[in-house]
Amino acid sequence: MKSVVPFLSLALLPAVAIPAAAIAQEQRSVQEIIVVGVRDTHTIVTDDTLVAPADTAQMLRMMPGANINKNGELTGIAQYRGMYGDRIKVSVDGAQISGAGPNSMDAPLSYAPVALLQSLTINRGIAPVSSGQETIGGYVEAQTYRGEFTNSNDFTFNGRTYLGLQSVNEGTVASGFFSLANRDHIFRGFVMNESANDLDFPGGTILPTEYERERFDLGYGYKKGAHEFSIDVARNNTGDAGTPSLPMDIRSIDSDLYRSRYNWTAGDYSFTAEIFGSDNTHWMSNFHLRRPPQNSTTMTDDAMRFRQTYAVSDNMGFSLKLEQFVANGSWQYGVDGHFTEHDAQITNPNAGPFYIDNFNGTTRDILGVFAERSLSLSDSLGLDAGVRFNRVSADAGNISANLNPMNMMMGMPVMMNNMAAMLANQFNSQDLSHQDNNVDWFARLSIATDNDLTWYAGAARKTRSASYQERYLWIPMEATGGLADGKTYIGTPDLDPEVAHELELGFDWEAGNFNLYPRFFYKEVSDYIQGTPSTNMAANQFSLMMSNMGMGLPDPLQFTNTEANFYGMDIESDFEITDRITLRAIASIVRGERDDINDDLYRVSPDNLILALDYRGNNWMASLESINYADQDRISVTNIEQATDGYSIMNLSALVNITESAELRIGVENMLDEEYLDHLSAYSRAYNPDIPMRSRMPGLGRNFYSRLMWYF
Ligand SMILES: [Cu+2]
Repeated sequence: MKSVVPFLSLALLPAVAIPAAAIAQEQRSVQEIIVVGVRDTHTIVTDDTLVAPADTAQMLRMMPGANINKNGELTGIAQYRGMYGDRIKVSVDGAQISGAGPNSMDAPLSYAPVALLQSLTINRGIAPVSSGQETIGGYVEAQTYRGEFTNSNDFTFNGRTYLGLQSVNEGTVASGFFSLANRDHIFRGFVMNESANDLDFPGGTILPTEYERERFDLGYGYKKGAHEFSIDVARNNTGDAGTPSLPMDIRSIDSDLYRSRYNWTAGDYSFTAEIFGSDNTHWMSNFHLRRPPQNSTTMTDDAMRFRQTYAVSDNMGFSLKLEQFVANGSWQYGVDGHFTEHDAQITNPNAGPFYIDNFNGTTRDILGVFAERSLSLSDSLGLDAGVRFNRVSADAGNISANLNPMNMMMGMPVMMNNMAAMLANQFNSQDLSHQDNNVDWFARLSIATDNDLTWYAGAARKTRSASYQERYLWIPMEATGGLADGKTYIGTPDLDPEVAHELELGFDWEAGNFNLYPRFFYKEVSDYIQGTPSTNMAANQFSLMMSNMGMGLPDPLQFTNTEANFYGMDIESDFEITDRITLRAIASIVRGERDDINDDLYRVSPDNLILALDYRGNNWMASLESINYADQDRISVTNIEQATDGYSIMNLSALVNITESAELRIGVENMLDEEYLDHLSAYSRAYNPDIPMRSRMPGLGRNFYSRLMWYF
């Protein structure tokens, strides 16, 4: 049975993107009437796609409007239409994960490794309010492998092994998924081990980019009549992993994750309850993978600049959803919550008494409630609309620091310690607890003008409250959710929520041998949270002293409410040239600008175009891709951003079905070993003889890779 899977999915090509909505519709109850709508999601099914890297977020590069901010090999931060980080809602099997790392070293998608991933879906454009609490920048959903119930009472044992190799960093991944299932019960398990050395690029080696990660999953599912229940637990252990675009590297990320789901479907109603959580602990340092601080006038000075951070996050959430199918569509009502706590402390292994409370007991809790309607206005007119209310509460505990571990009587440590004490006093004496009441709404109208063409228009208001870093970073640091611009920042506890108003227009043109899905968008964000030059004298002076010691740049930024706008377009399309050959094209264009001053926004994806030719043989297929990035010279002066030149690289991959149940894929990325700079990978921050300090990070060199999947 299992062996059919790869062949079946092949038959769906060129639908490398399968409309997830269509699949969902098949699974829903029969009485639901189908509301006219456009294709509003783009899904990559792992079985159908060859992915070399270990980082699931890399797949976003192949999706319209999406990209990845990369600070290391396992740390991909989702970007969509110019927004990224906390502005993009990411769900992993319905769970939200707020990682331990204050620089998003364990960004949410890092909790769905490629070897475990079943599919990655991006919501194109305006996300429904039912998809998540804060979807100001978009919504990404990762589904991991879960196995399937069978049609018999007898238990059968099934599984999949997934082995991967790549040459650019001698990376390997070995994993196995196992399930024991009958028609009512399924027990599942997954183990994975992956590791790699430092990456090659045409000019040398990128230091440090090695990584090692292990993952263990156990789960149980039950299905009987109208009831479905599941519970899953997972452990993620990331070991040494380099993040050269950040000031430190990962020593460990140890996470325990759980999720449970119950669904009851009867008649016209479907009720779903979900609960999830994670407990994450993380160590990082500036000396164990990269060259430790040196070149000071004395060895003591060098030793004083060693830093390590211990960071933890604790989070849990729930959602309750009721869907009601009515004559002309459906209603959906829901309540959801997500409660997070973060702590981080910086120490120096060479000076025991030295410490800085980076974050202490910072909490961010959201409670949301929404109603959504999917409505058929006529045979050719469909409407989706919804409204959501979120209450976001944030708080933080008092902080302190000791920057004079040797108890000196005078000199730099004394001055720095006094300055830190002054900043701590400023922070602790403020009212740190804040509450926002945020209202979101959206409406999407689809008009089918004939069998081939459906027009689409959408409008939305979306909000996001400040992150814990944006509020509670009290001393100039680079702990910014992975911005990696090299600037130090301080927070503002009473930041107002960002409010975005968005318009989107487009159409779906599906005419037999070609499909075309363009979307144009304009988004205006008031109170957009962005670093602006700090006017806090103590912070500025502290930052200057630090930089004189060779630690960071002077002139810190402070997270502030500003104004911004985003606009652009993205297109996905495919053309069937012959029965066997399909041409695919994906184009993404976005502009992000400040409205209050004349500046562009930082780390916005360059315009890019992907062209791919797919050839389907009898039991093999091949794909030739051309990836083209334009210059990015619309850069942020505020964030001292450096421009990058455009580039083109060629990729080639092929798949062979060795037997009915085994499939081999091989490929080469950057076939011509092109040397280029990757705008979204920021700057090298670790000593590297091949890359000057704080210069742009190069793209990867030629990479041969393969993947063997065996179903049993
Ligand atoms: Cu970290």
